[in-house]
Amino acid sequence: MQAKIAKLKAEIEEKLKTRETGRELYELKMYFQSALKEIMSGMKDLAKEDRPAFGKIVNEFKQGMEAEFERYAEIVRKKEMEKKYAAEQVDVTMPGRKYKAGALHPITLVKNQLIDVFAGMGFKVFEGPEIETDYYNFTALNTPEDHPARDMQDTFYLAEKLLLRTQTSAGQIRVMEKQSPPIKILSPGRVFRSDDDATHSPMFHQMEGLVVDKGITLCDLQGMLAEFAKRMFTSSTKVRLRPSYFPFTEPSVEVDLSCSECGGKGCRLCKGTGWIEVLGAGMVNRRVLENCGVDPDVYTGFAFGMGVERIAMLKYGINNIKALFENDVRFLEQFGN
Ligand code: 2U9
Repeated sequence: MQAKIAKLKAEIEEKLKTRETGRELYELKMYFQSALKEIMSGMKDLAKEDRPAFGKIVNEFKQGMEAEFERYAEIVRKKEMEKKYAAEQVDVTMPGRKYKAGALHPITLVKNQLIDVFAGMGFKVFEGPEIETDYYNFTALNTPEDHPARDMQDTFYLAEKLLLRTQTSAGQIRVMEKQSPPIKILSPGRVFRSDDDATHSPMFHQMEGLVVDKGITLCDLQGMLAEFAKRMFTSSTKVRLRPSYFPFTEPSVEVDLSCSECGGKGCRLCKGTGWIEVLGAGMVNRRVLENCGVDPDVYTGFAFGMGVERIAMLKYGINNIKALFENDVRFLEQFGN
């Protein structure tokens, strides 16, 4: 019996050393307890006088082994923690992953710059609908029924009298109808025309302005444009007005700015003229004012319109409008802001 105990003791002690987890230790303890039970069940086969001595030996063995199990419980717990810490180890000196920050599209950049310049002059931003009626887009803007812009070839019609706006001035008519002067609004937004080549896109962004009040003259327009040219381009940029024609303005002007590339001397960009056509403008046609219920004998106004893509192309030296719509990251990355 004593030999059995010694064998079990040696076996358990050997196995205790290799326990790695609490679960393994628990299973070994179960094994030890059942083996001990078996040894104790042998007591009944002993002579009565030998039983106390045997009981003492078994008891001492049991207590000794339980103390060993307790000691190993702590060792195994430490082993488990070490494994857990090793698995969860973080190298705080490792450089972090670099994420590329997004940037504003050049159209948005230029649109925001334009809004900043005009907001600084007191213009309030108004955005009208992209789907317009034929009345707001053409009729109210004094564009006759037989005007080429009204042709199916030039305008995207959605229904007989419903279209994708070709100019943001359509929305400005809505403001004039509702609000009496003084009016000083800026209308940025997408417009749609059936045009597609290196400098035209079927969808582009416009920025149109409208000022209506008593005593507004072409001089006010000229002064505002001079200030705009300086703030948007360089402090030495000059403005030149040339006579033109638009149905919604009278007189109408084409606005040139001195070439930012050569400073007006003449270069490839300005085709040797020293000037670049940048926008259109004029005094609001009295018929347009009348259409909106504004008395043209009391109030006058000026208006201007420009393509945001054209301004972006001039500012950044982009020669094909398509580059602004293809979303090639190699192109867009150059505007990282
Ligand atoms: C109202 C009345 C008149 C806005 C104007 C232009 C001249 C003009 C073009 C520039 C390039 C359009 O984007 S473009 O193709 N625009 O030349 N726009 S005057 O005139 C208005 C606006 C609102 C009520």
